[in-house]
Amino acid sequence: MLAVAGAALLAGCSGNLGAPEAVTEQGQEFTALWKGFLLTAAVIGLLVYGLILYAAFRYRRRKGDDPAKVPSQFQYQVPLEVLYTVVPVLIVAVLFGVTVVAQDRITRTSPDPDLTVRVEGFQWQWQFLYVDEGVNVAGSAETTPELVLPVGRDIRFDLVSDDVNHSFWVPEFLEKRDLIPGVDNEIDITLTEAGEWVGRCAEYCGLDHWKMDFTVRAVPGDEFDAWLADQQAGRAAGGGS
Ligand SMILES: [Cu+2]
Repeated sequence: MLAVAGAALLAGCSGNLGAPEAVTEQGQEFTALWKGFLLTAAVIGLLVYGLILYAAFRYRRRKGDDPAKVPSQFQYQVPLEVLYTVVPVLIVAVLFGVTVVAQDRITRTSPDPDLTVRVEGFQWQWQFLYVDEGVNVAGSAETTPELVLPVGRDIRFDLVSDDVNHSFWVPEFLEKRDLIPGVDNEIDITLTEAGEWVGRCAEYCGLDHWKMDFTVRAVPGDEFDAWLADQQAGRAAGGGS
């Protein structure tokens, strides 16, 4: 059983132990934290189950044992009790410490992001405003909006809502943040690879909550600049977007 658990553990080390493949620097921080927690838990779990099984088999009642006889009984093994109190406290303290460090890195916002996108959730779609560039991409009841983003730049999302609570969630970012009327939530991400992913509203926000899907398309910086110029030209020509 231990061999099977060990093999599963090793197989898991090469993957993300159940988490999606992170596509942002912040998501990779989270993946590292997640792996550290899970591996710590697995090692402790194997140790505990191992000791339980060892004690159960080693001290089981054997044929011919006197049923009235019990193993030697003792109390107050102080060094042992101190050990099994101090060690878990230390483990929790270390896990707490690495969590604080990871959370600080993941939620850190740049004083001067390369790109700011105002993400507005509404019943029931999304609107993405590229603040400094004046480009607006909005979804509707019939259309799913596409959030185009550059790889390798610091991107700020200002998360706002005018109606009810929504939640901005792209599983591959490994971050999810609520949009709450009257609250200025923001997250920064830096994409590490190009690709296309589906984002969703992760806060039940009414009848058509399920329609609040959007697409994220991450492209190299020059391709992004070209896309942006196209959007701006389209607007200037009255095409709109
Ligand atoms: Cu919503």
